[in-house]
Amino acid sequence: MQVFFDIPNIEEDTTIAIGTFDGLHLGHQSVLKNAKKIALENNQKLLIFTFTDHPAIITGSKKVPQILTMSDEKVNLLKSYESDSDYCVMPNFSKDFSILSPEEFIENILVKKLKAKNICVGFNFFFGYKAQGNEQTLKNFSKKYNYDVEVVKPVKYEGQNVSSSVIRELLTDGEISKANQLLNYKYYLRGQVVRGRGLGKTVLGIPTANILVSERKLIPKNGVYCCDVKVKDKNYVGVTNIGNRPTFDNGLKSIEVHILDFDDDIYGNQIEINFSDYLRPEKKFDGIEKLKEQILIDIELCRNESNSLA
Ligand code: RBF
Ligand code: MG
Repeated sequence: MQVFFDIPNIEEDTTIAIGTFDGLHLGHQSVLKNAKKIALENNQKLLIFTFTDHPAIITGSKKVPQILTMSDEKVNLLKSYESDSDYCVMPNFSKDFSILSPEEFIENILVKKLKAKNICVGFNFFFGYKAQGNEQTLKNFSKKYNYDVEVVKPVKYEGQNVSSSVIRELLTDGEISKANQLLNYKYYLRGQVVRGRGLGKTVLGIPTANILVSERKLIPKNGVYCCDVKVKDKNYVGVTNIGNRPTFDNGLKSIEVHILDFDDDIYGNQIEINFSDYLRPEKKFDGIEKLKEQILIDIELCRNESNSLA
């Protein structure tokens, strides 16, 4: 898959799947599968058109949401799907973009530059100036610009449409397992391991890796979670705390993971925390010993859970 961070001039006819695709959840995966099928049937290249961040960050049309997938994460997920596309066009959603009318976007970008012959979108797709364009707009111009439109039905989960905003709410409420089901993968945070105060190791005897995560990324609800942790391409079991450590200092929010049976110095490394299960809220304990007792229980719970799955 070739990735462009600006708008290329594509020579071959394309099937284009367009969307914000934040999270690349089951609904998005269904759009991509459909688009892949259409591309194969018509002997066209599959092109995914998306953005590096949420368009609301520029349009100010609504409260800017924290995002589920950073642009490099989107690329990785796209590559991992069987519907692997030929091209991914992922421009910054700029002011210039936001003032294109729906017809200008269709004509100048989709048709002239990207050679759209089929356009495939999800059920709640909006585009163009003030999000005035929708599936009907795409259909209205399809004769004039000579392309076909496919609108993919929503994927339902327990009677509800799968959507990025539902997943954001689930993560904010600590409902990680349900969020994972809608994503069809484990929600993850990636970040560089930075120096904490080293208190985990010295005071508690439980070393933790503190990670720094992009400010745009949605952080799940504060609390303790079972995870798998990827370090230098190897997977480990981990137990992660997201919170302010009220037992100690109620400091800035931190994300720290204790990696089981692991003792390497990994400062400066990029690690990935894949969340499996929410265990409990973060609490203020009556002293360090009580906190330590609880963390040892958390660790054993995660160890058992991962053994039972293995
Ligand atoms: N700190 C708290 O004040 N309350 C907690 O409930 C709490 N739970 C934790 C659970 C785990 C699995 C880990 C790794 C840490 C937890 N911490 C908690 C953070 C702990 O205070 C922190 O690791 C030390 O302060 C060192 O930074
Ligand atoms: Mg630490």
